Parts: sequence; C-alpha cells; structure tokens
Amino acid sequence: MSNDYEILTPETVSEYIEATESLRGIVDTSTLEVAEVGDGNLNLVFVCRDADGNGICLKQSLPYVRLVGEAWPLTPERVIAEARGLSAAAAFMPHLIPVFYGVDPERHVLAMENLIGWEIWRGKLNDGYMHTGVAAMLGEYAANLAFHTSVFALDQMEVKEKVAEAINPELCRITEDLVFTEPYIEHDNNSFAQELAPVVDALRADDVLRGEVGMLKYAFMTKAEALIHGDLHTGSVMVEFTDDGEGDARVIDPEFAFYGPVGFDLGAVFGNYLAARARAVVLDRPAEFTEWLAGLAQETWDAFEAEMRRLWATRPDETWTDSFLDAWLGQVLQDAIGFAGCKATRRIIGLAKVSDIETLPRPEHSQAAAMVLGTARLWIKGRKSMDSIAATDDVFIAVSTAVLADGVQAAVE
Ligand code: SR1
Ligand code: MG
Repeated sequence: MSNDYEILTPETVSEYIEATESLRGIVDTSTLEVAEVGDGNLNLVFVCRDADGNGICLKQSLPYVRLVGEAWPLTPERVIAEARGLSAAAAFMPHLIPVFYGVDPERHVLAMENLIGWEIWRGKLNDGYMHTGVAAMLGEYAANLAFHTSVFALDQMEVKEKVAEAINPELCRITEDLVFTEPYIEHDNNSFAQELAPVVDALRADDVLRGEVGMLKYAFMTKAEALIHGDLHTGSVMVEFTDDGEGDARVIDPEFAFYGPVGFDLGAVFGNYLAARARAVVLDRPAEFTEWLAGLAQETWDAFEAEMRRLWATRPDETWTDSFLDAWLGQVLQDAIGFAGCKATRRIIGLAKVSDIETLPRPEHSQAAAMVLGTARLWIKGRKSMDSIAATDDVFIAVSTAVLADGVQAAVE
C-alpha cells in the first residue's frame, strides 16, 4: 500500500478530471466550480458543477482519519471497499445510490454523481423535515444487499470468494473498538456531559449488558452473512423532496462494507432514528413530526421484510425454505435491535458523535442523551424477547417519559 499520492485540492480537481479518461466530458472543466464539502470523519469530498449545471462529486480517501488528523493513520484502500459497496448496489438497486463513475485505486478517488440540491438526511431530520418513504428505501436497500450478495442468491463458492475479497480489517477494527468496546470502558476517545456520568457508570457496571455487547461484537466479527454497508447512519443518506412532496433517497459512503451480519445495517438505522427521536421529544416538536419519527423503524423493517419475501421467490436453492426465512427474519430483527443499541450508545459516549444530540442546548442535551442510553441498554439486554419493532417502541416511550418526569437518573432505574 502506498500512502505517497497527491491529495486533491479544489484548484487541482479540474486538471485531475481532464487527466482521467473515464471522467473527461462529464463536466465542462473550463467553467467548473469546485468546493470541498467533506464534513464526515474520514475523507475529502469535492462537489463540482459547471456553467451548464452538470456535476460530478469526487471523494478522496486521506491516509489518516480526518476527524483526528495524521496521528491516526488509516488505509486509503478503503476507497476500494466503498467502490465494492457502490458496485453491488448499482447492480441490484441503482435507484438507491448516486450514479457511480468509477474508482482510481492509485489516487484513492471515487467519482460519482453530484446530487445537486440533495442534502444529508440527518440535518433534515434535525430541522424537522419529513421525507416520507425514505425509511422504506433503506429497508429495500438492506434487503437487496442481503439477498443478492449471500448464499440466498449465489453459489456457495462464489460467496466464499466474495467474503475474502471484501475483507476490510482496518475499517472493521474502527467499528469493533468505537462501537463495541470503548464506550463501555474508560478510554481517551470517550467524552460526555458530566450530568450523564451516573448513567454511563451504571452501564459500565452492568455485567449482563457487557456480556450482551460482547455477544454482539462477536457476531459483528464472525457472522459473514452478506455484504453490508457497514456504516448506514442517517448521515450516509442523501435526500430530496420529489415534486409531489414525498422523499427520495440515495445511500452513500459504504467504505466500511464487508461481509457481516445483515442486522448490523438495520440496527445502525434504528439507532440513528433513536437519536433523532430523542431530539424531537426534548425539543417538543409537533406531534405530526414525532409520530412520523416513531414510525420510521417499523417502515424500514416492513420494507426490508417485504423485499426479502419478494426476492425469496427467486432463490435458486430450495434448501432455503419459507420456514427458514421466517426464522432468519426473527434472528435478523433481534440482531438489529441489539446493534441499534450499540450504535446509539457509541454516538453518546464515544468518538464521532451525532449532531442530533450534540447541537441540543442544555439541559435538553443531557435529557436526550439519557433517553438514548437508557433505551439502548434495554434494547441490547431485552432483544432476545423482542419479536417486533413495537416492543422497541414501548421501551423508548417508557424511558423517555421517565427522563422527562424525573431527570437523567431515571434512565438507569
Ligand atoms: C474514526 S472514524 C469514526 C466514525 O466515522 C465513521 O462515520 C464511522 O461511523 C466511524 O465509526
Ligand atoms: Mg461515512
């Protein structure tokens, strides 16, 4: 692996496009406006638009974690994992991702459609916008990846080759550490409001919880069911309103993609809905919005299940029976609920937090964070007896009501 490559700047992007045969002609570089807009934790992102309104987006992996700096080196080869994730989606669900123009493995640059006018879903949720139908699209996305990249659709030898090809150890290590380990121990990467200390202390002292988080980490590390996105939070989804006022979505950023548990992506989505919902509750958003948020996880799950059942009819190998599918869906749901708890917890305690909670004023910040932590803990511990999204909803309602009535401490009682 070479880390000796030229990092793009807004000034060099036009020259790069002209020098790259597959990109030449997509935009008129003589009139190109370029802005670096990367606000994620890892990469540079250049959005480019010419005078005719044609666009392109270039994403370049830095050889380190952008959020932290050069002190945390990270393989720029992650761009290949992202290209793999985009290619898989392009094959089975092109309407759910930006048009993918290809990857440059030497400069570690991905080129894709510039979604002009689209915005990151997290920000829109923070501001109270309702993009209807987006939650269902994420379920459809997860189902297509789960089916088409797994033994449900592919020959077993092909799957084994793909598992090996898609190995993504450095990125998985980040998830293993940041999601499953660090929040539950003292670690320099952690930080949280002082008012949350009793809640954090309680979860660290909860042996049953720690055991269940260990089980979920083990599943993440060993359960190579299908290619997964690996980081499917609401910041990995771009949205716009359609002319009839519905929402449309494109999933981006699958650089954490590898063969893992299907419930992980769904759990990441549910964990982020939890943060969005806690924000809405403490800000006392209109009932129409909070009720819509409350239904998102069900909408994602229903779409996932419906798409899996539709695709199931096309499976080539009848080893996989209908009763197997029923049992597998039950397992995926329980995995997803557990992963949701872990993904939500890390965003409160660990490195790389979310604006849903971070931009809240005090004391609302601590209230929302406590709602997330209290709910997450009960989801992780209770998931094996949960057979519906409604059961997760009951937990959030109980915890959030208690926190509003009795304060942050109620999240651990
Ligand atoms: C050090 S990277 C931190 C986080 O950014 C990405 O978006 C992933 O969520 C990762 O865990
Ligand atoms: Mg990302």
